[in-house]
Amino acid sequence: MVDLIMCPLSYGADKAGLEHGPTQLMGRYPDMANRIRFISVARKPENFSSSNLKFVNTIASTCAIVAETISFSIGEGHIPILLGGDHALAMGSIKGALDHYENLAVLWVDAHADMNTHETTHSGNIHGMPLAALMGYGHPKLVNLHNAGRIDPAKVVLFGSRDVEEDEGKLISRSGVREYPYEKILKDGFKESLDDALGYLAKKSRYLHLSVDLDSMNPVDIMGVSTPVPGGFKVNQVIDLIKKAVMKFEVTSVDIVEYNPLHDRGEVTLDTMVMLVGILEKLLADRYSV
Ligand SMILES: [Mn+2]
Repeated sequence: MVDLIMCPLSYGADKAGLEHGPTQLMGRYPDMANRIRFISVARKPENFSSSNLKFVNTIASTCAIVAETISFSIGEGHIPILLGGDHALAMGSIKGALDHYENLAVLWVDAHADMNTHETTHSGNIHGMPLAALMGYGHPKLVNLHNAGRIDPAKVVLFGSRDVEEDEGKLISRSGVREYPYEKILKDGFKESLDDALGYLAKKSRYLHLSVDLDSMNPVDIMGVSTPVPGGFKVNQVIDLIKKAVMKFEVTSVDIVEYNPLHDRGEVTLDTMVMLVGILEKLLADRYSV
């Protein structure tokens, strides 16, 4: 069964609005209180004189709680879906999954690469660093939160990137992460690119963590994000991606993050998020019902 885990972390993006996401989501699940774990942000004192790792203590301690929660959920035989909150939370969810699956593959669906470190970042915002940190690049407070586990760059696909900084591009090449930039997906075709990406990962592992940043989708349709980038996937393409991923892998855990209700139009983004969760619940229930 699926566990919904919500955390209103916004310090990784340092933008107002993300902290309201989980409250909005909770309103959509009135009868599911016993299946939702709500993780409060664990505020810690910070050193504000250094600005290349904003709110690092708060983020690391919150992600450590997320990791424990995800690890517990998987240990119970459940599939946790983390709903955020900013993408820094994936440091927690993936670290938690690594407790059980050290061979884990990761499909990172995002407009951004999230491959900065404290040494390359321009903004200091940690939601631009989680993928690097999970592979061991970056500050020890992030790299070593919860456990010393790492994801192997050879088992990571970055899918749909369309706003990648120069230093991030260098780390993508140096580390060996497989990148499918949005422009290339447009040229090669969505279906072909997706099949290629999943086939590549399937050769490496049968266990998959799926991390979906809502800004992977076109902000014309999905406005309720913090860092919109022109272009991006249609909602139906992300649904196809989810379906194929669940059919091909044992999906251990999922993130759907960066929902910012302050930027939403009506509740389109919220509706989409709830729909994606519903599709995942149904698919995972069918897949593991036997
Ligand atoms: Mn992201």
